[in-house]
Amino acid sequence: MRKVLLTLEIKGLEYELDPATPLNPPEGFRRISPLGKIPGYVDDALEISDSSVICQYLEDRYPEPALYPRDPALRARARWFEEYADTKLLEVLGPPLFFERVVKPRFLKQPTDEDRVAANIANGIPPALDYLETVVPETGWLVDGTFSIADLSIPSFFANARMAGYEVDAQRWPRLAAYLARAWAHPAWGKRLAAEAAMG
Ligand SMILES: N[C@@H](CCC(=O)N[C@@H](CS)C(=O)NCC(=O)O)C(=O)O
Repeated sequence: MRKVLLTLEIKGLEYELDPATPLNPPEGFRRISPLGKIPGYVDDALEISDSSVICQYLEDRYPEPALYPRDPALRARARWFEEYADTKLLEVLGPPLFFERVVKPRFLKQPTDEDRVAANIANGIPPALDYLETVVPETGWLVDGTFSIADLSIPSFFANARMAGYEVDAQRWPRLAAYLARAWAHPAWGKRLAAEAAMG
């Protein structure tokens, strides 16, 4: 979702945001998103869902500025980071962290299962961060040093983790912590996070 907004903003495209949540989907949402998941996207040409599919479409239709490398191998590498985020980071930063600490208390009026959160912080999250620590560069961006979709995708999940009160330990994962700080200081990220903060 945030990845799509960042892509639209970086490409300078006008958009309107329908503040739908999976709990109160708007009329006809299943037509746009048959899985019932957010985000869905509508323009003059199509109705489509899934953030990776939407971002790829935006890249194909509005190639500049590019968010996917031209070189096939580097392009695959960028997509791999999207996939890693959507699979592994969702698994460890989604249900057992963001859902527990943010969605349950704020939207479902249910208490956080802090035992589940603590077990996940101790055992679930570290292997994913260990992997990322081996692939993030000391300077610059994830794929070939150039800012790309990978730098929207991976930091998005950590922005949610931060909303859930989880910060990457800079002692244990110094490269990753520095990389995330660098990403969030990127102008596009700065604008997006400020807009989110203003929405409360
Ligand atoms: N891979 C999908 C995942 C979308 C997703 O899981 N969306 C969540 C909210 S961020 C959702 O709508 N969950 C409701 C549900 O699973 O029913 C994407 O990146 O668009």
